[in-house]
Amino acid sequence: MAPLSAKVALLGLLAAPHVAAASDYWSERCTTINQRKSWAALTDDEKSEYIRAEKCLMESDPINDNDSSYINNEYGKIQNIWDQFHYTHIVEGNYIHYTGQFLPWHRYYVRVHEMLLQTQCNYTGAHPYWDETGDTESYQGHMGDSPIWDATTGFGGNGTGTDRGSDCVATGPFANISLHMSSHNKTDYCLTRAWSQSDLNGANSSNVQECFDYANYTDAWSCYNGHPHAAGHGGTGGLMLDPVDSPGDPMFFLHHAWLDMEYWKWQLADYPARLTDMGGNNVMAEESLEIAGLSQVGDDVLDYDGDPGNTTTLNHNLYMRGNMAPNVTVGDVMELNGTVICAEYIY
Ligand SMILES: *[C@@H]1O[C@H](CO)[C@@H](O)[C@H](O)[C@H]1NC(C)=O
Ligand SMILES: *[C@@H]1O[C@H](CO)[C@@H](O)[C@H](O)[C@H]1NC(C)=O
Ligand SMILES: *[C@@H]1O[C@H](CO)[C@@H](O)[C@H](O)[C@H]1NC(C)=O
Ligand SMILES: *[C@@H]1O[C@H](CO)[C@@H](O)[C@H](O)[C@H]1NC(C)=O
Ligand SMILES: *[C@@H]1O[C@H](CO)[C@@H](O)[C@H](O)[C@H]1NC(C)=O
Ligand SMILES: *[C@@H]1O[C@H](CO)[C@@H](O)[C@H](O)[C@H]1NC(C)=O
Ligand SMILES: *[C@@H]1O[C@H](CO)[C@@H](O)[C@H](O)[C@H]1NC(C)=O
Ligand SMILES: *[C@@H]1O[C@H](CO)[C@@H](O)[C@H](O)[C@H]1NC(C)=O
Ligand SMILES: *[C@@H]1O[C@H](CO)[C@@H](O)[C@H](O)[C@H]1NC(C)=O
Ligand SMILES: *[C@@H]1O[C@H](CO)[C@@H](O)[C@H](O)[C@H]1NC(C)=O
Ligand SMILES: [Cu+2]
Repeated sequence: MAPLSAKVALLGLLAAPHVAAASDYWSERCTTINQRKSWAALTDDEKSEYIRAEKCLMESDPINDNDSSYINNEYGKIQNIWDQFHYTHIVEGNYIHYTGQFLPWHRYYVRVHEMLLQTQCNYTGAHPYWDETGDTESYQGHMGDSPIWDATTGFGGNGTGTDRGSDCVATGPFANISLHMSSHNKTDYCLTRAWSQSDLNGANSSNVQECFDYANYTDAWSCYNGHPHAAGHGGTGGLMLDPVDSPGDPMFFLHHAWLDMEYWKWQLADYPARLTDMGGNNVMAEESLEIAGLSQVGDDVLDYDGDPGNTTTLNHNLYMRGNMAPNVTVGDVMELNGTVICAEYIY
């Protein structure tokens, strides 16, 4: 086994060329900072433009990787860009949850989603977010009245359809879509939802404040991973409750953009010190595996990637499968308004 210093040096040498390439890639795609707004603050035209572009991803041929073992993989057949996003999250599921890279990885995932909407589907806006805390206050006890679920200008409603199985979404632009990627079943399936007001309430202001009050990343990320993260997943229910298959619901991306905004607010509260505060474990704890319903991965995770041990550092590799976007490091995404993420949140 090579001594640690040799391993670190080797990683440094290997990292240099693709890091440079990634930085060119992202600077070309960051001509203006994306101003990310709450869904509720968008005009009807902006809303329909986003939905149009999202549906376009679902109809666009996969990009950058036509390798047959990637296209025909163990979770189904990749038929469009939407499936590529879905696949990446499923196959990376054991690495990116309940670990230190949880917040940075999902930050990058949302950014790649925003970027491909823009570059592949001519989307003219920025990535919207779901103001979950606001919804718990404005629609207490009747979350379905939020404009985000509107059948005409939003994401459609609760799962009420029965013709293709129970809890299929039957209203709005994503009614009747067929999803192709699943960690359970290779058969195409419908988008399901089963709203839960009590789960959504986990995004309430006191729960978010509790996370905001932590003084270091190690404490803060695991708090954000708790109630605030669970809120959008459980509140939406259905497919969103699945730890790895959940990005099949377009709401996933608005939920994670919101969580990312809360993380950025936390970073700004001690800026710029929190641009370099990273930590957390690279291998999930046993109890986390149980909670998440995930399976253990091998010791290879300890070399995954750029980190010599079980603690996540700024050097950690963020990976989108199928060459959807270049590898970057956690350090590259720490500054929300830097070249890679290229965003700010309006709140
Ligand atoms: C994959 O893409 C490459 C480059 O565009 C092309 O040359 C090749 O024929 C494609 N292979 C398949 C199986 O479509
Ligand atoms: C994006 O716009 C370009 C230029 O107008 C056009 O050629 C292309 O077909 C559009 N792409 C999509 C997916 O609409
Ligand atoms: C969904 O499909 C059903 C049955 O095929 C059809 O009756 C319904 O109108 C469709 N709904 C939408 C919103 O397209
Ligand atoms: C896969 O899903 C289909 C459609 O929902 C269902 O009929 C079938 O029983 C499922 N198969 C397994 C093995 O779960
Ligand atoms: C949403 O659908 C789920 C599953 O069918 C159901 O249990 C729940 O009561 C519904 N909620 C509302 C507000 O309609
Ligand atoms: C938020 O939810 C928690 C339970 O998760 C509860 O203890 C707390 O009282 C709630 N806060 C508000 C402001 O509703
Ligand atoms: C984070 O802060 C807690 C106190 O809340 C402390 O116990 C812990 O050692 C700190 N972790 C790091 C990595 O600094
Ligand atoms: C990594 O860290 C987690 C959380 O602290 C711990 O439960 C797990 O045992 C560690 N795994 C290894 C292989 O060190
Ligand atoms: C991206 O990272 C993955 C995981 O470490 C690695 O297998 C892959 O070769 C990397 N891609 C590039 C282009 O460096
Ligand atoms: C990013 O935003 C912060 C806070 O508004 C600001 O201080 C910083 O200069 C910005 N960084 C860049 C690269 O524009
Ligand atoms: Cu996830």
